[in-house]
Amino acid sequence: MKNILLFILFSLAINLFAEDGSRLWLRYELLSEQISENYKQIISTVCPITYSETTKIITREFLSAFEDMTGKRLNLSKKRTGNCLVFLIDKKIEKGYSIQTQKDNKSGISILIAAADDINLLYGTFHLLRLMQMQGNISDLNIVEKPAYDRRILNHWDNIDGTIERGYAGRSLWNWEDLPEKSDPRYTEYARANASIGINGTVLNNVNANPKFISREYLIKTAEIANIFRKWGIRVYLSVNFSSPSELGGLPTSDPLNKEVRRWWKEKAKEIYSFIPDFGGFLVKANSEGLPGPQDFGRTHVDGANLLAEALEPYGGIVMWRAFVYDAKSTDRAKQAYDEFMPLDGRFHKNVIIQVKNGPIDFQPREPLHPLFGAMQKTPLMIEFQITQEYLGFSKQLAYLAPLYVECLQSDTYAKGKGSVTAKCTDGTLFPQTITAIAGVANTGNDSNWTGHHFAQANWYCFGRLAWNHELTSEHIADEWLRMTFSNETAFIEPVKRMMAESREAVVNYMMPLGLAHLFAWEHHYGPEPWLNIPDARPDWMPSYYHKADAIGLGFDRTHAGSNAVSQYFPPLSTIYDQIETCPENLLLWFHHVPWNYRMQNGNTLWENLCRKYQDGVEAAREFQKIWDKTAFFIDKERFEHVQSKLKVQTRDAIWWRDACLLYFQTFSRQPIPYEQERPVHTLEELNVSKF
Ligand code: GCW
Repeated sequence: MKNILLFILFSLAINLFAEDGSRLWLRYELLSEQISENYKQIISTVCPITYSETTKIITREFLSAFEDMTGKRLNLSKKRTGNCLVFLIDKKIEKGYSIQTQKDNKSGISILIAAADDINLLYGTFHLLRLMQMQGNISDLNIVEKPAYDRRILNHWDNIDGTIERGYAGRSLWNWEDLPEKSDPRYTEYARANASIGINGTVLNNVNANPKFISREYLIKTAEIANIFRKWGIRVYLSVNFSSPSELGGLPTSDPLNKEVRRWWKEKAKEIYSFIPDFGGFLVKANSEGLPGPQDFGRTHVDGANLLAEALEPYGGIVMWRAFVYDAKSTDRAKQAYDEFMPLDGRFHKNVIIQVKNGPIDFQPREPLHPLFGAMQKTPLMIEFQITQEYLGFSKQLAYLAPLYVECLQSDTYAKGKGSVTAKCTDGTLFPQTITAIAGVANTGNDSNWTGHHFAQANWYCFGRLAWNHELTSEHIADEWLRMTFSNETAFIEPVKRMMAESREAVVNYMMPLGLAHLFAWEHHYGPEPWLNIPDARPDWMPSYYHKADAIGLGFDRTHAGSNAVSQYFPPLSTIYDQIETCPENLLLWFHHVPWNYRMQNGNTLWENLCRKYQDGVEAAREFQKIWDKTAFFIDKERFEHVQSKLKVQTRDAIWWRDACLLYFQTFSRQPIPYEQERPVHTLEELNVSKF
C-alpha cells in the first residue's frame, strides 16, 4: 500500500514537472538570485487598474509570473507608492504601448506601462515579462512600441471533423462536438500564447470551407470560442464557402449579382453579428483548387468580394479575399494571380483586402516574392505566410522560418524606386491602405507541445513577432525564443541559434536548391518524387511541370523568351531576373532553363553546383545533430531526446532527398556525381517505388 502511494506521489511529481513543451515560451523559470533580487528591488508593488476582464488577466499574469521567476508574491496597492508597477490608460497613444521607468523623489522608482486600452496594456505587460525572462535590465526603460500591421491573424486549416489540412501536430484544438456546452482550458492557453506575441485575430476553419461553419448551430459554438478569446484581444474570423447561399441556404444559385443571394448574405451577416458582436470578417478561397467562386457565374473576383464586403460593412467586418488562383490549362502557374487580379485593382470595396501568398506558386522553401506586391497599388494587400511546414518537412524537421519571412518582407519590389520592400508595400507606408493585415497558416494542433516539433514553436512565435514588428531580425527573435523556451546560458544559445539560422537554408539545399520548386510527392508533399508523372493528373501538380529537366538542362524558363513571368516585376528586377548573368543564383532555376554545363559564378558547372548543394544540405543536417548532442547538459532530458530523435529523421530525409533528386536528374545530365561523399545510399529503383 505504502509503495503504491509512493509510486503515485512520484508519478505526480514527474507529471508536475513534465517538460512536454506545453508551456511554450511562457515558462517563467526561477531566475538566479542576483537577478531576482534586482527585480524585487525595482518592483515591490503592483498598482493595478481594474475595469475589465483583461485588466484582471494582466494583474494575474504579472503576479504569478513574477512569483515564479523571483519567488516573491508582490503586494497590490491602490495608491501609487515607490517601486511600483503602474498601468495607465492614455488615449493619446494611438497604437501600441509604452513602458517607462520613472524616477520620482517622493514616491521612488516606478515602471509605467501606458496604452490607449487594456489589450495594449496586456501586450506591454507581456513585453516587460519577456525582458525579465531574458534577464534583461529593467531599471532604465524607455520603450515605445507600435504594431506594423493592425490585424495580425492566424489561419487555421481546421475541418469540422477535427482533422487539420496540412496539420502535423495532432488534431484540431477546437472540439466542435462539445461546444458550446463544454469548452476546453486550451482555448484560454491558446489565446494567452497569441496575446503574448501580439496576434489579435484567428480564422478558425479551413479555407476549403464547409458551408456549415456559418450555420446557426456552428455560430453558437463559434460564439463561445469568441467569448473566451475576446478578453485576450483576439477576434474570430471564419472562412466561408462561396456557394453557401445554395448549399446552406437552399437558394437555386449563389450568383453574386442575384438579388436573393445578396439578401441572403446580408441576413447571414446580421445573424453572425447577433452572436459575435466583434466578429472580424470572412476569409475566402474562391475559384481555386476546385472551390466555387464568382467565376462559376461569369462574374469576377470584384463581384464576389464586394458582395460579401457590403454585407459585413454595417458591422465593421472585413473580407480577406485570397489571390491563390491557378488553372490546369495555364502554361505558367506563377503568372496567373497577377494576370487575374491586376485588371481589378481599385475596384474592390474598401473593406476588402487581398490576401497574397508570399511567393507566386505555393509556400515553397524558397520563392521569389509574389509579383502582386507593390503592383496592386489601389487595393489593400496582405501577406499570407505558411507557418505549418507543408513544404518544409512537416513538423518532423527543424526549419526556423523567420529567415524566410524576413526575406520576403525585406525583398525590394522597386514599386516606388529602390527601397520599396514588401513590408512597406503592405503596411501602409507606400500606399494608402484602409486595412493593414498579415496572416500565417497555423502549425498548432492538440499535441501536448502544440506544434509537433519543439522548434516549430519558434515559427509560431516569430510569425507573431514579425507581424508586430517587421524590422526585427531573425536572429533577435531566435534569441528571445531560445531564452524563454530553453535557457539563458550563452553556451547553449549561441550554437543553437546558429543552427536555427542555418536550418531553413539547409532544407532548401537538400530539397530544392538554386530555385527549383515543387518536386514533392503529389499526395502528401513530404518526400521527393521528381520523376512523378501520372498521365491523368493535372499537369501543374506534377514535378516535371516545374523542373523541366531534359538533355539540355534544368529549370523553368520564365524569361522574355519563355513564359515572360519576369515582366510582372518592376524594373530593374524584371531585367535582373531575366538575364542569366544577373539572376540571383538561389533563384536561377526558377527563372531559367540552364544547361547542365553552364558555368556559374564559382567556375563550376550547374551540375557540379547542384550536386554540391544537395550534399551541403545533408551535411548541415548532420551538423545539427552534432550541435544538439552537446546541449544535453543545459536542458531537460525530455525535450532534448525529442528533438534529438527528430534530427535523426531529418538527416535520413535529407539523404533521401539528395539521392532521389540527384539520381533522377543524372538520367538527364548523364554526368557523374562529382564528389566522393555524395555517393547515393539508395538506388533510383528503390526510391521510385518507395512510398512515405
Ligand atoms: O498549398 C496548398 C495546399 C492545400 C491548401 C492550398 C491553399 C487549404 O496543398 O492543402 O488548401 O494550398 O492554400 O488553399
